[in-house]
Amino acid sequence: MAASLSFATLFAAFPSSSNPSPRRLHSWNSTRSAGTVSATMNQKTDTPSWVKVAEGHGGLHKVCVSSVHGSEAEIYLFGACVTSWKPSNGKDLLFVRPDAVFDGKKPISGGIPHCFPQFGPGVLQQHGFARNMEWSLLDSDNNGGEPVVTLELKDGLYSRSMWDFGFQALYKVKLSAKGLSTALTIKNTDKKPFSFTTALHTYFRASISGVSVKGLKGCKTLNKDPDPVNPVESTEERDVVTFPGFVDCVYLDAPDELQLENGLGDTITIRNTNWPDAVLWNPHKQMEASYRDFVCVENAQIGKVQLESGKSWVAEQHISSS
Ligand code: TA6
Repeated sequence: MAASLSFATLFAAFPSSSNPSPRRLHSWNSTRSAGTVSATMNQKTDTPSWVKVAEGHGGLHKVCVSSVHGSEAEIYLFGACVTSWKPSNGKDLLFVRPDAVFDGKKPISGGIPHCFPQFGPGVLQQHGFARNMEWSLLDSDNNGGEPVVTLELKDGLYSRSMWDFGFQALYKVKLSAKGLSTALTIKNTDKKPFSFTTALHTYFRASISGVSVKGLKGCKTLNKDPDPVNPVESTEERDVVTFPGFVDCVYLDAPDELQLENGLGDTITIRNTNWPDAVLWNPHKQMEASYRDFVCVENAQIGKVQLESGKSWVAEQHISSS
């Protein structure tokens, strides 16, 4: 049976130079012990086993979910960044770069960072500000032992200083035995229209010499190597894309399913609804310490979405392993 929690709001202010709004942790009855904030369903101590808010690296809050199947995931409220996804076999299929910082100022480099309201390059900071702001945990549900959490981001002084629009972003994350699904909803809460681009910049754990991506043959490509501002247009001719060197390429009108072999023995299926484009990135020698260990396969919306007042845009990503 699905059990919903309705959350009281807990405000916790932390200093942050880049995100001056207070860290708003929508929570329920919250108790802190040994660095952990436990979710309780009511005044008693009956902690649901499927969702916990804990203190992560740098004292940032992370939402930890686990399913009846034994799968697990972690989502930092800073950036609504899924930093860990372990299907039931316990292998973490996401990758966080060794140079990632968890200081609540810079975006977390790894997992599934958001690019919103700009993929880039463009007038805003690279990949936009959503990955650089504190999201709120709005809701949690347990659908037959498979947890679902919803995070929310709204405009505030920080976002308005760069992009003067009212918006609400909702990010629903569902965990099943073998999969992790996300639904991103962008709502225009302003009186005037706005446009945006966006992406889920997913870092998959990999052994780069064994990585391949299938499904992109025939797509129009915008190759950002060597100049990201003036990408070279072409068409992907390969059935299987590999990563022998630096890769930074946008694929327009990509299919709704890609297959990733991560070189570590896992086949990961990446399905989507309404993410029209894809991006492949591996920095090769630009990141000598880590490039062998990950590949970014990103669902993206490269063309601008024009959103009228009161309207919403929704896109889903489903990643699953076999
Ligand atoms: O998505 C690919 C890309 O835009 C590359 O052009 C490169 O700039 C990379 O992302 C940077 O990612 P990061 O996570 O370091 O912001």
